[in-house]
Amino acid sequence: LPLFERLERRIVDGERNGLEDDLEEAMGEKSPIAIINDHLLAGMKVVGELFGSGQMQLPFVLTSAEVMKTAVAHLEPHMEATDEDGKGRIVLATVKGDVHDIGKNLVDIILSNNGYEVVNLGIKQPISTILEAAVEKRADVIGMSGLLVKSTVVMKENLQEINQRGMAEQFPVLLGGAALTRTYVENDLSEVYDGQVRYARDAFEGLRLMDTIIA
Ligand code: B1M
Repeated sequence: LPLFERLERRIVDGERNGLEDDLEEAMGEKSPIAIINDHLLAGMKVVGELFGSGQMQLPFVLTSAEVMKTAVAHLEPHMEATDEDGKGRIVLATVKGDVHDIGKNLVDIILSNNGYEVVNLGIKQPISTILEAAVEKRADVIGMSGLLVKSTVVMKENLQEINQRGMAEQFPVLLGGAALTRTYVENDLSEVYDGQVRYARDAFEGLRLMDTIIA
C-alpha cells in the first residue's frame, strides 16, 4: 500500500510494527496535524463504522485506539507551537461514565500548543470534581468531552449543576464529542445554561472558540 493508505490501515488493523518509520516518512511530506486529520482520523472513522455494524469486536477497537494514541504521541513533539503563552486556562475532562479520551487529548494538544494552559482531568469525571478543579485552578473555561449518547444527557445535568451552584457566569463551557450536535448545544443546552455554552466540532474549532470566549 502507498504510505498514507498504509497509515490509515494501521489504525484499522491495529498494526503497530513499523508505525514510527511510516510516521517519520509521512512527516517528510505533511505536517503532523495534517497526518492526524487526513489519515489517522480517517482510520478511526472506519473503526467506528466497523464496530457500529458489528463487523469489529471491542478488543480490536481498543487495539486500534492504542495505535492511534501511540501515533499521536510520536507526532506531538514535532508539532508547531506558538510563542504566545498564558492566553488563558481551561479545565478539561471526559464526563462521568465515559472513557473515550482520544478527542479530548487532541483538544489538549492543540490548545496547549497555542498558548493555553490545559488542566486535563482525564476520563469519567463527575461534575463535582470538574468544578473543584475549575475553582482551585481559577479556570477561564470548563471543557467537557463525551462520545456516548448518554454523555449528552450527563452534559445537560452538569450544566444544571453549575447553574445551581451559581457559577454559570463565572465559567463559560466548551463542549465536544461525536454524539453531540451543534443544534443540540446551541438550542437545547444554551436554553438550560445561565452562562455561555459553545459547541466545537473538532479541536481547531475548540481553539477558535477559546480565542473568542477569552477575548
Ligand atoms: Co467506543 N463507542 N465504546 N470505544 N468508540 C463509540 C463512541 C461509538 C459511536 C462506536 C459505534 O457504536 N459506532 C459507540 C457509542 C454509541 C452511542 O453512545 N450511541 C461506542 C460504544 C458503544 C462504546 C462502549 C459502550 C462499547 C462497549 O463497552 N460495549 C464502550 C464505552 C465505555 C464507556 O465509555 N463507559 C466503548 C469503549 C471504547 C474503547 C475503550 C474500546 C475505545 C476508546 C479508547 C479511548 O478513547 N482511550 C473506543 C473507541 C476508539 C470508539 C470509536 C471507534 C472512536 C472514538 C475516537 O477516538 N475517535 C467511536 C466511534 C465514533 O466516534 N464514531 C466509539 C477519534 C476522536 C479524535 O474523535 O473523540 O469524536 P472524537 O473527537 C473529535 C471531536 O468530537 C472533537 O474533537 C475531536 C477531533 O478534533 N472533540 C472535542 C471531542 N471532544 C471535544 C471537546 C472539546 C472540543 C472538541 O472541547 C471541550
